[in-house]
Amino acid sequence: MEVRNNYINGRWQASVSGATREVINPSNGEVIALVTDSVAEDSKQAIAAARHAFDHDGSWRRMAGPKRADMLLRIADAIAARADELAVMDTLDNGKPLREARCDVDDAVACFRYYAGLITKPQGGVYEVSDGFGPMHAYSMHEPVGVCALITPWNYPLLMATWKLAPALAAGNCVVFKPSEVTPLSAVALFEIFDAVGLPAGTANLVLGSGPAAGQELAASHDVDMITFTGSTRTGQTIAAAAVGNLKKVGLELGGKSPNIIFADADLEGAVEWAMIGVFFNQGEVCSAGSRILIEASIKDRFVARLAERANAMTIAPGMKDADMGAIVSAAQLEKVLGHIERAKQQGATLVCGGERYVEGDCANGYFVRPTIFDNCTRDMDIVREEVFGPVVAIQTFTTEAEAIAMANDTPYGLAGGVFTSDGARALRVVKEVRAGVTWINCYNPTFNEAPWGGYKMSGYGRDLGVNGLLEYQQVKQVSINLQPGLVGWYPQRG
Ligand code: TXE
Repeated sequence: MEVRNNYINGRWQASVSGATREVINPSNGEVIALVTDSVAEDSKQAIAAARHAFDHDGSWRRMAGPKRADMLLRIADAIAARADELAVMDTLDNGKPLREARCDVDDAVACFRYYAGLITKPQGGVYEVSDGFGPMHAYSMHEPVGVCALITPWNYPLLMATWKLAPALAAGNCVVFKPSEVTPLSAVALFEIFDAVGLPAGTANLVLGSGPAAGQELAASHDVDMITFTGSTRTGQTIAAAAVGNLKKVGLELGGKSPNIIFADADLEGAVEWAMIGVFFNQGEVCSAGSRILIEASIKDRFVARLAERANAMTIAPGMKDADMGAIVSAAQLEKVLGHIERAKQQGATLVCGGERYVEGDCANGYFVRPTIFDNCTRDMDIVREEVFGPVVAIQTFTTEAEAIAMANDTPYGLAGGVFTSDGARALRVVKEVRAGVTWINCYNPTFNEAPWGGYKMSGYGRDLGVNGLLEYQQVKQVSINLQPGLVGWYPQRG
């Protein structure tokens, strides 16, 4: 089997470790590819290449914005031209249904196009300043941060790569990218595209390997100016701690246990459908998953019965068969999800449906879980407090708006939240009180390249996407100009 390698300084190369790692198709447990398995030394080489490209070569950061934009547009076109292949790659690698992988590819294309457009729009400001030093004029300009390390998880392999690479490159940074070791294949394809469109050597570097062996160096290195990470809260804490050495800029998009609040006056059928998307889309492996449904007590029984009916009707199959739900990403994640289910049962939650591995037909050797609903959950249960990252939802009831808000915020996380009601004022009141970075009214999970995405509290800091997503990868420089160079003004107290 051919081994996929790192891409460092414009060249494909194997890790100095000489080791390889198997990439597994979670739908059947079979090996689909081999990738080089990097260590810290590979990351050091990639960082050095990016450092040289940024500091000495400088061709990417000095390239006129419209020309960089043109490169990004060519990348978008090349992704679109390989769309079918990339969708199949992510489906085989991650386990998700093919049509969901197709949407990811479309979103990735749109994301590169969005940041190509954004980088050509006005940035910075012009300021009226005091004349204490003589007649002065000040303006601000946006510059790249420098060398950025980007680390992503396995739930949206191509899309998470794009959310970080597109704005980082648009801003003129040089980057080292490490995808999840579980789903590295579409990242390799993306770097083939970077190579083909002719990004200057060292501008974008790819390191394939595990977090502790290859990723940790990216967080710790004093030659890296910024690290952005999407993944678990625990790894985010490790990265933030390692990053402290040179006070590099840090962006973290971490876990969640997001509330989906449903009032009795909501359109019940619509709320059920959105709740399904909220927690079962992408096998529930979504950081914003609405994994806590908070429902007004008076409609709880009707809602849960309908939700269970819909969950039980979901089709489950290998991603290429394009059912409603595919496989969990790995054997380890399957064990984690099943462990959460067992604990919820032991802690007294009522299992309404699912609650087990799915092994029927051609799913026998894959890592599938039935969509699972737990009712009568209480605040002390792990299923209410901990991120599962699988198709498992916990139901709790409330009777007043104040109680719903208090329950929604009763979590260390703050990534997302939803509210369903036909009372517009109430929707706005509740959303205002929910301490989370992404909120939805009468829908759940729609995500847009144009709008900022990120968390409060232990769901991290910094934002992906939108204008904020570009600002993350920029420094702001103040420039003050003396309009009369011969004139030296003094503040009275200096005299
Ligand atoms: O995540 P990690 P894992 C949650 C989810 C899941 C759990 C564990 O609950 O069950 O995390 O998944 C890299 N220095 N989320 O273990 O460890 C790693 O190689 C530098 C939520 O896969 O966070 C990978 O590229 N990098 C989530 C990335 O971090 C390190 C998405 C994510 O891995 C590192 C995925 C280190 N010391 C899982 N250790 C979300 N919120 O989107 C690991 N990595």
